[in-house]
Amino acid sequence: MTAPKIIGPALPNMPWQERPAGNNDVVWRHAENPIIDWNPTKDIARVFNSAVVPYENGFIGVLRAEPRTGVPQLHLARSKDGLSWDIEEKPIVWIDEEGNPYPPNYAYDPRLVKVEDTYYIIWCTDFGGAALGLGMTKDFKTFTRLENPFIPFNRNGVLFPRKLNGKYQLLSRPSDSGHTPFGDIFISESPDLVHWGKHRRVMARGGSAWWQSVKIGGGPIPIETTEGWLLFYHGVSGTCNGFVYSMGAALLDLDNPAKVLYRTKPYLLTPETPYETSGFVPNVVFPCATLHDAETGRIAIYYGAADTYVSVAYTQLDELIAYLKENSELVPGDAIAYKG
Ligand code: BMA
Repeated sequence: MTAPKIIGPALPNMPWQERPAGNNDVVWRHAENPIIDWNPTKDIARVFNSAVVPYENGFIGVLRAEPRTGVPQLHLARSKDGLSWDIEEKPIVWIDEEGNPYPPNYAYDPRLVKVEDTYYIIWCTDFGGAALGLGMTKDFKTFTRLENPFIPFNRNGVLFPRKLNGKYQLLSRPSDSGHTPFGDIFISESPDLVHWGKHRRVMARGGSAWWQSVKIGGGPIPIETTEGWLLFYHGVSGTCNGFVYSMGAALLDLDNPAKVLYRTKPYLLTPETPYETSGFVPNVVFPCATLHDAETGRIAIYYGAADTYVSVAYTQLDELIAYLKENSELVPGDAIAYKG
């Protein structure tokens, strides 16, 4: 059997630390977490649940930043090493397709992906209720909002890095107007990023594992591998002190990502460290992006911690896939391109 491989370019300058001695976890934390702390700029109180991609000789980020009003907006940031970030004090300025100003009332939980020659940003926006916002840029100077993909309520939009059968593929998580005590991951396709359809349920909450019993939502942009699309996702359990957000992973079929092949029964990461268990919202790990190197199979996962910090964790593709296959449990409704 050939070892699983990431399909894509090498990224030798991505952040990386070896698994610490004595640690047997398949995902391990960056030793200097969090990489973005409280009050990182004059006006921004907290940065978390943020997205990064390789850009020019380094990295660029679209961050969820909360100023002291508490209203989240998206801010650009640049980094040479992926760990130390230079954050723009002012939010991204959006225009509509006619060139008129089109600022979101709020914007949070961005995902960032390059498809062909364009970078797309998907976030949670106000559309008479929480819904997915979609915008594009080619140069990180001009940012154009496109049609909102779906009516409210919806969150956790994750666009695939390439079209399949000529169609864009978008994961999403239908929600409610509040903190949503339910939620499964769906996929929809579009020929033009305007008309979306052929909706399928990819993965359901629940199963025998409690960490993902209340709701699940897509995380970083799926990574194309020889074994399928690798999707990190968040799963939520309800406790007497509120929700707890953990992270798992799934492999989706390469040609038909509506079909889940494997998904982790145990979580891969759960709030344990002080920067995950305490902060503005305690007990949250919320992955939104990865950097990965096809040459070595290294993956760095960027996650929001306690709705306060940006943190990084690492994993190695071959070990992760082996773990995923050995510790998988599908949930009723999974893997059947569910339409009902
Ligand atoms: C979700 C989103 C996330 C947040 C999480 C925990 O509903 O708002 O941005 O990290 O709750 O508060």
